[in-house]
This record gives sequence, structure tokens and C-alpha cells, in this order.
Amino acid sequence: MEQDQAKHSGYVALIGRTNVGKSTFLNAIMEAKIAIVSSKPQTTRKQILGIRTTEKGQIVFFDSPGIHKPHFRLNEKMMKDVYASLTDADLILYFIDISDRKQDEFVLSLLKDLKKDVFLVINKIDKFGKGKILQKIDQFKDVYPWAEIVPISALKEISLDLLEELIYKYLPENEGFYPDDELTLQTEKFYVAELVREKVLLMVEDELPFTTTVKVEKITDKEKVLYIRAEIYVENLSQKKILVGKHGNFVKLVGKLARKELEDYYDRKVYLDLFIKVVPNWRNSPTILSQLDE
Ligand SMILES: Nc1nc2c(ncn2[C@@H]2O[C@H](COP(=O)(O)OP(=O)(O)OP(=O)(O)O)[C@@H](O)[C@H]2O)c(=O)[nH]1
Ligand SMILES: [Mg+2]
Repeated sequence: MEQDQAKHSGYVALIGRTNVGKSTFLNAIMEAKIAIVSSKPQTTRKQILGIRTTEKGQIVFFDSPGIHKPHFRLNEKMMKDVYASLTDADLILYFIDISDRKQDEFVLSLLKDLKKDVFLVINKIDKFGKGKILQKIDQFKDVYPWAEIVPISALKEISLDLLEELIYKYLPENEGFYPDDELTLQTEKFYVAELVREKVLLMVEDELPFTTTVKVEKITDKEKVLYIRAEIYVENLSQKKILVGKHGNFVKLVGKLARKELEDYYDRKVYLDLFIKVVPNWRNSPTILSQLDE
């Protein structure tokens, strides 16, 4: 049989509930840190592009926020990005966690209306044995006319090559739209803010993962160091107290972790100036939300 030599390219949406591992998958397949990851819910807050170019073609992944019921303007915006990913995609990868007990009727109804090819990606298979994987496939195989069902582990990088092979099969024949060396389209300020927010997420509990955000004000080259000024927003004074911590220890630790990662990223010395600012109700402010996107 003749091999298909033509290039295949297109848009692939990563969709699913929060915490199922969409961003972990994006970073693994891209072999680069494109999106931040955390064990806290609603880590990804807007659509993030990962552009993967190989000799087979170009896949543009849309990492998307986890699907949820929106209660704030921020969350409405997040869900808008989910719908945009679904609408613009040539192929949809619907991620579930192998621990998920039942199917999600809301997501399934969203998918049914689209009439596009959808893969069911069963993630986190490293947590269980073969029996459980077969049982999960059996449970989900008839709830939707899946184009493919692919069990993977994004964390342990199991079956990612297989999934990528299958993706190319479903993409239209064309050369791709972005330059070969383009990996993502985020602004530098947004990416840096995300790296800092990842460290905040690592450290906080309860409502704080939802009520904090990070805005980078300035990135200035000062010859010996790269100076970065960032503000961490919280919604009230008691949240600020938690983030500051005793003698400023909490924010110092966040700063230390973030600086280390930024120094690795820039491969140079970084001075990270962190400020904690109370911005009541920022999640409902259209002005602030649009500033955070920049
Ligand atoms: N054991 C295991 N854990 C995983 C795997 N993939 C992701 N995780 C973990 O699951 C958690 C959530 O991962 P994310 O990639 O942030 O999940 P997400 O779907 O992008 O979440 P949101 O952005 O909130 O929608 C993190 O603690 C990851 O380390 C996997 O294959 N196996
Ligand atoms: Mg994510």
C-alpha cells in the first residue's frame, strides 16, 4: 500500500471538565511549557494555542478552560473561549479522567450539536490497570459516535504518538498556516503572568485559586538583570493577609519559586518585584478582564 505523503494540517480543540489534564497534554505533545498546570480547578482561563509542526503537517491545538457553569464574568468569558474552540476546530479531543464515574450529559449535548469528528481521550491511565481501562472504554463507547477512543497518560507520556498519528488522519490536506518555528501566540507579559500564577496556585487553598490573578506591569532589561514587576490581585483584605503571610513569608516563597522558573525560561538573572493588590470583584470587571488578556 502507498504511504500518504501529503501534509495534513488543522485546528484541534482540547475540551473537557477542569483538571482532566488538557494542559498537561498540550505541554507533553508540544515538548515545551506552553500552558500552566495545577491540581486546583479552573487553572486555564482562556484559549491558548500550541502550534506543532512536523514532517506530517501542522496541528494547531486550542487548549481551553475546563467546561463549567459560569457565575462571574470571568467564567462567562472562559466558556466563550470553550465555544470558540469547539466552533473553530476541525477535530475535537474530548478529555475525560479515567476516574470519572459517569458521562457528562451537558458536554455530550454540546458535542452532538456540532456534528464534527470527536475523539474520546481517556487520560490518566497510569493510575489504573488494564482492566479498568477496558471497563472505561466499555462504559463510554456507546454514549457518543466517537471517531476514535484513545486511552493515554499525558503525565507519563503514554500513547501520545499514537494519538498524534490518529489526529493527522482526520485533518484536511494542507501545508499549515503558521511559520515552522512558531509555538504559541501568547504575549510575553501574559506568559510571565501565567508562570507566576502557577506558583500562586501551588501554594493557595480554598477560594484563593479562584479569587487570585496576576498582571505583569513591566518587563525591563536592566543589563545585569531582567526586572519584572507583577501584581497579584485578590478580592479582599483577608485574602491579601493570607497571601502576604507571616512577615511576608508566603509571598516571598511564591516569588522565589516564580523567579527560579523565570530565570530558567530567560536563561538569565531575573529580579521579580511582586505586589499584592486588593481589587474587589475583579472577576466581574470587563475593564480588568480585558487588561488581563494583554
Ligand atoms: N496521574 C496523572 N495525573 C495527571 C495526568 N495528566 C494530568 N494530570 C494531573 O492533573 C492535574 C490537572 O492537570 P491540568 O493539565 O492542569 O488539567 P486541565 O484539564 O488543563 O485543567 P483546567 O485548566 O483547570 O481545565 C495536575 O495535577 C496534573 O499533574 C496523567 O496522565 N496522569
Ligand atoms: Mg488547563
